[in-house]
Amino acid sequence: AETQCNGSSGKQFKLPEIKFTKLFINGEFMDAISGKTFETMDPRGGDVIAKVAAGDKDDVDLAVKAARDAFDHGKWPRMSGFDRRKIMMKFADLIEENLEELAALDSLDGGKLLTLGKAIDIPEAANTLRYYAGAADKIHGETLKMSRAMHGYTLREPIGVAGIIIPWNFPTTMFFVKVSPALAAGCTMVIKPAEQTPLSALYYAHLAKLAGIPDGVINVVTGFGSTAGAAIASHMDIDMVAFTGSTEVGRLVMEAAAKSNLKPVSLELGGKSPLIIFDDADVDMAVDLARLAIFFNKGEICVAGSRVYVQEGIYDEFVKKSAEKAKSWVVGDPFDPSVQQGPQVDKKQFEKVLKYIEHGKSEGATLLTGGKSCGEKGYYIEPTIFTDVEDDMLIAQDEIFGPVMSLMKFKTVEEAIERANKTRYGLAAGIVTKDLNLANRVSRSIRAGIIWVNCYFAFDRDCPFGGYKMSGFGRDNGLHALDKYLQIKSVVTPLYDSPW
Ligand code: TXE
Repeated sequence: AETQCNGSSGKQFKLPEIKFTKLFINGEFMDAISGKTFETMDPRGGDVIAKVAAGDKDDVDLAVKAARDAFDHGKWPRMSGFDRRKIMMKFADLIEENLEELAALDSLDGGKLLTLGKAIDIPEAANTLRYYAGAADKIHGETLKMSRAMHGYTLREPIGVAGIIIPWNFPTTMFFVKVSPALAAGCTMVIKPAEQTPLSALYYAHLAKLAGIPDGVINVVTGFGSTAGAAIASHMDIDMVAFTGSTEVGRLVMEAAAKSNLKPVSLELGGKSPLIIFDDADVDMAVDLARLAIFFNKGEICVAGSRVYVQEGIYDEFVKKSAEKAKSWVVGDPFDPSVQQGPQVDKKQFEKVLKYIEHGKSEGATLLTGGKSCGEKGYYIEPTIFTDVEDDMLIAQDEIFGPVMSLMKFKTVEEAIERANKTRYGLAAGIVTKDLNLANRVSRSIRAGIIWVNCYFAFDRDCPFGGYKMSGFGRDNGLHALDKYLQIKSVVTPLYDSPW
């Protein structure tokens, strides 16, 4: 089956102006101390978009000093939650006012569909801020039931300076999933966006200042992982690190945290999520869901449904319809509203995905659709489906992080559960069935942080999200995420002449 792959069709789209390319420290944009810059590229053709300040250890030190000072002596942690909320709400409004430009920045920098950025990433970022803004004045401790004549209570205090290291696949979403609860808690922070997509984070720093967030609370150090990122993870004056990225780097971050000041870390890492489709499913609906689960955001999503298990009764029909449906999936310029899949983020990811496709072929899986790059230039890859995939093949084990689906057939419920769990990851899973009891039973048996029944990617800011096993630990979204940015302090006093 042929997919419609136009690559960059030559059509001209209105591109955003690049306004912010410098580090943002203590409320000011500035060059890196070394004076170094790096180039951020347009994945539609590999052209340079802008030169961005390449921060490293010295710049991180400066940013941490600003954040430390803002935490130890500044207004933000001491302000009432009510007042923090007002500023966060203003920040959210400013994001919405600049929605078009922000969405276009992420499309240009990361190849994300402009339509999706406008409909989801940017408005949801504003709403995430509002959600946590609503919690800012409701962070309570408890009164303790002490076993002796003592009065005991807990305070929940901001943890201090948060280090936030984020990836390139959702530059805006990742920024606000971490920054919003940290702000509500009263923390100050140093944020390192990914080197592939640094532009929107700098824009957000500018909006934060306009909204009235005091200088030093939000600092953004653009730069590389092995320099700026590593300096954050090992910094003696950062009180916690929230990380999203690869499992390999998550391990390095945890090691650096252990070797420096034992700061707590939260890690949201890779995945190889199963989507299990039972015989009683509506096949057309299941085919659409499976297609979305792997091809959405060009497969660059940690919860991608990359292993699709289909029960034997509907397997053949499912395969036939999946091949047909692949034809109507349009790959092309992310600025074009008719396109469903843009280019992979950069050359490294593009080559990684193509290498896995070659691996799949040589391991003996059958290529049903796709399987190659497309377009004259840029990092476009055809939506690819393999059948006859075995659980122990590399394409069924490793996170490919691209538009590559592995299709597998199963017979019994027990077999599906066992095979779905046969992975070192545990981020998400999907189940398609009309049998509610079966869905609930399988949900409890799958070791993953979020289970979607008859839906996929049903994210919600109130719905906690995070990993089991080597997909990491700690939760983003929901009120649970606030806990990462808070400390619990117990206060105890003797109680005299009390009736109880
Ligand atoms: O990730 P990195 P990469 C997976 C996906 C992808 C693979 C590699 O499979 O193909 O990882 O992508 C910063 N100390 N995911 O190489 O390097 C880095 O600068 C501190 C899954 O881009 O983990 C960036 O800001 N920080 C994932 C961030 O870590 C370091 C999203 C993530 O980049 C560092 C992205 C270091 N030593 C990739 N080295 C998900 N869970 O959604 C790098 N960084």
